[in-house]
Amino acid sequence: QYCILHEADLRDYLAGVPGLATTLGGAPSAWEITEVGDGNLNLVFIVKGAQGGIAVKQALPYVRLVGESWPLPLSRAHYEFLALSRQAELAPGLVPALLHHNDTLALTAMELLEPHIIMRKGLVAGVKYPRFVDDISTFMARTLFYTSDLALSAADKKEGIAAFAGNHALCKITEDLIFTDPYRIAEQNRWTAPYLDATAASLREDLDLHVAISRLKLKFMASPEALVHGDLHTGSIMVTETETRVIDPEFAFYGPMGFDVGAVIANLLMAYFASAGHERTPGERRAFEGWVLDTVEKVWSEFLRKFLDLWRAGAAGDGYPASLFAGDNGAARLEAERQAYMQRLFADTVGFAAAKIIRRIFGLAHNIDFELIEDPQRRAISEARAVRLARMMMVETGSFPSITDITGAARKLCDW
Ligand code: SR1
Ligand code: MG
Repeated sequence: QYCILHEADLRDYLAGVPGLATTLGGAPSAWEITEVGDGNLNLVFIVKGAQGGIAVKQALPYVRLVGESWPLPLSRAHYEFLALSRQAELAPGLVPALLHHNDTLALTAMELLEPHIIMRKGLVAGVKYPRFVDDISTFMARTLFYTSDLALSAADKKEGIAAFAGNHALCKITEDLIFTDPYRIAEQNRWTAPYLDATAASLREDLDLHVAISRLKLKFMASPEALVHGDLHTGSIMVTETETRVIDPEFAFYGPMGFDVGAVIANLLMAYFASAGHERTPGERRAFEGWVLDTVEKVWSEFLRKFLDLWRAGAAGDGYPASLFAGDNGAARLEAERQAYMQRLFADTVGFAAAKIIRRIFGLAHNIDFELIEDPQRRAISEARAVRLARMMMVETGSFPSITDITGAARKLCDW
């Protein structure tokens, strides 16, 4: 039976799981247990014993950020475990090792990532991560390609969709918080008042924007292209300068690939716009912001290259039957089709990235990139620049045909 685990219950529970007790080592009474969760939804414990440590995540039956008034199904822990298991097969070494899972308790024990930190915290401190581009582009290319119709038989793909279909309560959070609430009056919306009051009001009046966000919402709801992580922001990535691990796929479902790629790009862009509000010397600022924009460009170009390489290496999926492209000119037509596919995926990425930016500035859940800029006027300057770019990206997506059009526009907005 499910119960919320407090320190003493967790100690007893872990002591009864032989594999975990051995990993931790020593007497259970000596294990050091600390609750460290700072996300919006769950409890996260770090447990350290004489031999080693583990991380334990338990889903709460409600949204932690808001409280018991907002119930949320525990089944999300099941989907998170399922997604992590699949991602571990497809992108080995890029997610934490899974040690134990209990569906009833909505609890998963994982490898303790140490000395990794949440990437967003590092970005706020102005740290650069040289492995990030290679790792995140591999993660996205492999998890998205291999769960798509380009790689799977129609039957396997449909089984995949069915396995995650029950995670609709988490999708509903995204549908409301990202694709709807920032564009209407919603009790939970907030922004840096009074500086962004007029911008918030303009989002509610802007019909071009309403059309654009509604198209994106429909794409999110009705395009089961691949198993997406579903919440791939820089708070769902743990890093050192030499390692990257993607965590927290509790929002996973079969959705549009651009939602994941757009999330990574949006969060890097927010780190870029927030940088001007943090205490940095001009030299530090120039170096960090240059690295962030370079990273935005390379995340896309490396993702594109790796995804296409997988596709060219032999796509066994039912999407593009090889037999239809075996004749004269078939290879050239298929290659042209691949390029067109990636261009559409890029347009989706641009739109979803824009949606991700706007929700963090006007919706319920904000991020520390902006929130840790103490002076509200300074914070609002950074946020307003991000929103200007996001609106253009969403409404005039076609005027951003390549990733350098995005980084060029971002640079222009911050000319200093
Ligand atoms: C109520 S949950 C708010 C946000 O937290 C998660 O990290 C997701 O981004 C979600 O939208
Ligand atoms: Mg999360």
